[in-house]
Amino acid sequence: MKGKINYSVTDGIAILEVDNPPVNPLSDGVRHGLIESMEKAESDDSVVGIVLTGKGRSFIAGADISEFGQQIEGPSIHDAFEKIEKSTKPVIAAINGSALGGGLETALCCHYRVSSKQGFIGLPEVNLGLLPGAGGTQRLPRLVGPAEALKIMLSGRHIPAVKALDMGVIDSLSEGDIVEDAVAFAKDVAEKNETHPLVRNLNEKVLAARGDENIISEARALAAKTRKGQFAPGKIIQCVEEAINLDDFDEGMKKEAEYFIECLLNPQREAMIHIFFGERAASKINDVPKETPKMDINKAGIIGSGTMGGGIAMCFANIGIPVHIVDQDEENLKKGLAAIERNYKFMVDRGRMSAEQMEKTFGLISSGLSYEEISDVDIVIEAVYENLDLKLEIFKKLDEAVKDDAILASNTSGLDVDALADCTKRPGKVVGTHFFSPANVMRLLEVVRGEKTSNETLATIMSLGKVLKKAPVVSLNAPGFIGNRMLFGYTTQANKLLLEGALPHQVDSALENFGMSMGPFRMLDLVGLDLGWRARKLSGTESPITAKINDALCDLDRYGQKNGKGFYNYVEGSRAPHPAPENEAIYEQVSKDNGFERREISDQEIIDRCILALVNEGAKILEEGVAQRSGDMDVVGDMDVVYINGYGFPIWRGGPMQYANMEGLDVISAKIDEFAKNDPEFWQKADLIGSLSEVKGRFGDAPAPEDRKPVSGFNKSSVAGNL
Ligand code: 3H9
Repeated sequence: MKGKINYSVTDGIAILEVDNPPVNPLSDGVRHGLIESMEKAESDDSVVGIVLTGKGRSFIAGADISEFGQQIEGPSIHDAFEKIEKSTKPVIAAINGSALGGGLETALCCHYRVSSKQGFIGLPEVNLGLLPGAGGTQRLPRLVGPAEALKIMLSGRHIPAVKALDMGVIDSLSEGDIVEDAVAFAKDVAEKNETHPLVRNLNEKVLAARGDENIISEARALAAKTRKGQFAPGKIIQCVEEAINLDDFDEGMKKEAEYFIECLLNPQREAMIHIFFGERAASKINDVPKETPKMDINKAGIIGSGTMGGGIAMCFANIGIPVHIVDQDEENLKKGLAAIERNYKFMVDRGRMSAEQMEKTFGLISSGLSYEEISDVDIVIEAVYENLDLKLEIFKKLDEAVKDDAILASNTSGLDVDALADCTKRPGKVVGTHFFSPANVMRLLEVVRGEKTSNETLATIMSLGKVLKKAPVVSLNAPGFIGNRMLFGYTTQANKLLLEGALPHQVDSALENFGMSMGPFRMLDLVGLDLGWRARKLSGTESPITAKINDALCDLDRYGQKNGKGFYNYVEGSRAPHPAPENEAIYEQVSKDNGFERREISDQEIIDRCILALVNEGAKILEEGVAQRSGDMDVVGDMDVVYINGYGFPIWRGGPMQYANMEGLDVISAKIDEFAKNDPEFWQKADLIGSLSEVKGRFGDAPAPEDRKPVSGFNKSSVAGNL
């Protein structure tokens, strides 16, 4: 049985401490313990009040997520909550840390809530494909009003205690020892009050919302905008509608339970929980011991003030770490800083930060033209354009200029990190930190482990990644790392489909309907078609067939969004793509010149070919051990975490590998075999797909590779191929 409740009595107040490290979820032992301890406190005449708190950094982090989808025995969360709500003695939640999901729902069953300043609350179930199913959808609207409750539940955001006090979710803020303060609070209310309030009885706010259709329509609009394709948000909204319209609280609870089961049984729940655990598993490195010492990162340096450099600098400033940007060109630097300032002003205008916060945060970013100015930083991240010779020159200079124990990191998206390490006297301190654009927004951080990268450097970067609020994933130093290597197959297929008869907007809309946040041709237009075209011209190599249309468009000055025309046309000042019928003659010509006969292509074929290209390459990455994990539990999360946080793959499908698992690897294998009949060179099926499909296995069943295959094939520039 997991978890327990520590029971003690102080001054006539029973203290129930949830002890289920590290974050106190409501596992079976906790539920049992809660029931037993409530009964004990209730039957002890010397006890006049009850304080419920958590041991360590969390109050209660919700239901035990690992139990979803399993057979659960023993008492349910509802049984435990009933004991709390029906207590004749006042129960005070002493929120010492995170009160999330079922944790906040526990607190909402208590008569009163006191929180420490570090405490925070939230109902993040939506991020797991679920709804708050232990009364949250019925009680929170009664406390803060349905409109506010919907915003909290649909965003899943964490709300700090001070704000929760303003909203009326908590009754009092503790400045000192939370348990001592809660005991004093309990004694006070036990003495003064004969009855104690229950949230279930507060009907004023839900009644006031009856007939106000805006509340629900605004919530639907919010869900459509921020949670496209997801199942749970609609169910959360339905629950709140019931809370507003049903007279009987318990009827609302029944509806909540019904809709919760629907979410639980929906495949999106499994997919999203896979990502929850996948992200946590990805942040641990198999052969780097937990106790590996980490360096303190108190100051950072960035080389290059372009979009990436500026975005990375913002990541540090946002969490209070001073950062100094160095650029060799004063004009560039001015432009870069102006762009950062614009970004912050935009956030202030949108109410995402106050003017004072902006002043403080922007004030942490300094800049200059000389490497001497960053001699004292703990980490430097180089973020110049993708050219190995330039990066080598920078790393040599940095090695001289920056203190000996500082980490030197490169934001390369695909260059050889070992080559960078080897040109320094500190190869153990060299690592790749591949951020995704816009770096201050995108969560993915691909951490590239060079052959000589030390454990200390890796452990430091993984922990820094978490502090920077990123989802770090480790890749071996191999061409394309994880994300761009998989992307290559995906864009290859998109381009082949174009040559075979599909049009860009058809490919994009098929994949966007599948759930991708942006189709490949919109993405190529955004990145700029000219990048790859110029790189190919510079290298003097023959373009691959799949880049021929791209080249033909660039020859006609169609570079993408940057000059208003690419695969699509754009109206000045707007990023909305409009089909470009004038391009169709070009597609037809290039298809003909390269021996393709154009044909009708179905949306399903587009989805299968593009997504299975990701899956097949992902399987090869697994086989080679480029992604560091396979085989532990059912987690093949690394590729999935990469694709969801960096490439706009829909979280509710759990990433490409989970998608394949859920479709069935035998189905995937058969489709690849079929595609291979027409294009055997591209569709070389990963051995793993073949072997797992024969035993009806899933990717998580794959054994970890014993030998990691040697790394080869890096280019001097990582912008090439199909881009
Ligand atoms: C729910 O409550 C449903 C109810 O409404 C209805 C029920 C009927 N369960 O994130 P960390 C593990 S749904 C099990 O690295 P941090 C996590 O896997 C739940 N395990 O720490 C990790 O394990 P490991 C709604 C959990 O300090 C370890 O704890 N609640 C749970 O960076 C440390 O986690 C949520 O969605 C859990 N609930 O962040 C909250 N939570 O060490 C989910 C964590 O083996 N949790 N673990 O890798 C969080 O958001 C963060 O963990 C938290 C701490 C902010 C609490």
